[in-house]
Amino acid sequence: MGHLHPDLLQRLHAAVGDAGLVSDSQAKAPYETDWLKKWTGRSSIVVRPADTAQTAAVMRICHETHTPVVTQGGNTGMSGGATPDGSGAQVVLSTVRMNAIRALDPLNDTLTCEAGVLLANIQAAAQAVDRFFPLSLGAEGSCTIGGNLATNAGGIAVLRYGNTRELALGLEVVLPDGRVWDGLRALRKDNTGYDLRDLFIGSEGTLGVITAAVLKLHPRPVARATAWVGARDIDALVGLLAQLRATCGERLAAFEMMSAESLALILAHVTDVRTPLAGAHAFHALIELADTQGDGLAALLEGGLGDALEQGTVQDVAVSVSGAQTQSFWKIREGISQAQMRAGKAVKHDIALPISAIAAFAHEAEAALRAAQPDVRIINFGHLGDGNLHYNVLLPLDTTPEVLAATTAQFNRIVHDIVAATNGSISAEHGVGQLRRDELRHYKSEVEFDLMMRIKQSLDPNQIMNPGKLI
Ligand code: FAD
Ligand code: 2HG
Ligand code: ZN
Repeated sequence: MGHLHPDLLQRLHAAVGDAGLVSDSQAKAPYETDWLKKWTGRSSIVVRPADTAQTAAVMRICHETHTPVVTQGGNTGMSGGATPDGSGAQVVLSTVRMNAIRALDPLNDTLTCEAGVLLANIQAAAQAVDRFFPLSLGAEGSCTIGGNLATNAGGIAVLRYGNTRELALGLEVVLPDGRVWDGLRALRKDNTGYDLRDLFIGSEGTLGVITAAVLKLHPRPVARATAWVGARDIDALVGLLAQLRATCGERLAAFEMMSAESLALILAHVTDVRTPLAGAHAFHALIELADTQGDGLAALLEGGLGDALEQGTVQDVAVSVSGAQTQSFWKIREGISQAQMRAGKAVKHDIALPISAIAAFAHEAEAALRAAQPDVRIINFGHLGDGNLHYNVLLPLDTTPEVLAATTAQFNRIVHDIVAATNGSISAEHGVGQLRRDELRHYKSEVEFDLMMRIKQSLDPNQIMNPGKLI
């Protein structure tokens, strides 16, 4: 075990009691490996505070003893941000016991809750008062709102409602020295100086522990229309997206894309899924309209897709005729991470580009990767509606960690150089974590990196918050 302050465990026990500590090595194990099973570390102890006061007490102790802290929510992150390092010196601070919904205010359209509440439980609580919390992603049954905020998660509804950042009005944060910043304001306007809330959103546990948030609710859509579309190339889907935006406006609620190779992977590795279209298409899209008004959505979607078929923009269309069929479309889309896990080791790229640059990017990146390795398996899918591609490369299951690391470095440079030349981002929604930390350093300008380091230094002078991640 790495160097531990002699009083640490006893003081933590005094702060959180038996129920707040996990010290048995078997019980700690799930907190020490990530969802992808890509990173494994060792914690000195796992602390599970019950509330903000206990979190503050834990942070005061860690501050005074210079103990590094890795905050963890649902542990579904894809960049290794919530996994401790191998030293055995880091404390994992799990938020899972802080799972209360503190307030619901339908007149203000806000919900106030603690950081460890599961995303699915927030969606359900909003629905119970006839409101809608739009953040939605494959891990919603196990990720926490604290983790969503800390990574500024995206998901399938960003084109309509924005990222997690756009869905948060206020935060409560325990600072690295144990002080509590109460920024739980439920306001849509608040220009009283620098925006501290936005500093903590997306900071991946490197600046403080988010303990609670005020979230924005939306009117609940009561109608939806869903379709699966096959197209000749990605250019056609970009064109279709622009067309549907123009004709459907705000009703366009999701526009997800996947390549034929991605679909084939899902069909081969996920049970109970069937291809929605009979023919072969190079690219597929899952499109959904939603509205607070019941009538006319299906006709709007059918009309738009009918025009696209006539113009040759798309090759085939299946408009869902039942809730079960809609679910079956989404089951395909949501199976992609599991399929990749079962089929091999993925070199993951999580990139954002101007939508108008996506087709050119895809052609250039594919040519560059094939020049480096002719038989490369590109698993290209993602949230086309907001310009976020998961431009992954799949390696065989028996790839060693060393080969995976070397290939990741090689493919990262190829893909990220093209992203940078297009003024895109190398980290769209999964966070930087440890996966992209060195890539971030490579691509950030000196000025931007210096500003980030100064913020880090001023908030966390002892460098105890999630060391080795992000920055
Ligand atoms: P964790 O994994 O526990 O932590 C993630 C990071 O946040 C770590 O750096 C951690 O230190 C920090 N953190 C966690 N809680 C706090 C807190 N309270 N205060 C400060 N820091 C904290 N992401 C997307 O954006 N879009 C998707 O579509 C999407 N789909 C996914 C599908 C699957 C099947 C899976 C497994 C993951 C997916 N993800 C997606 C990735 C992931 O980012 C989200 O699942 C989620 O935002 C992570 O939340 P979590 O509670 O699991 O956080
Ligand atoms: C998704 O969009 C998630 O399905 C996961 O962000 C992406 O597995 C991935 O690379
Ligand atoms: Zn995604």
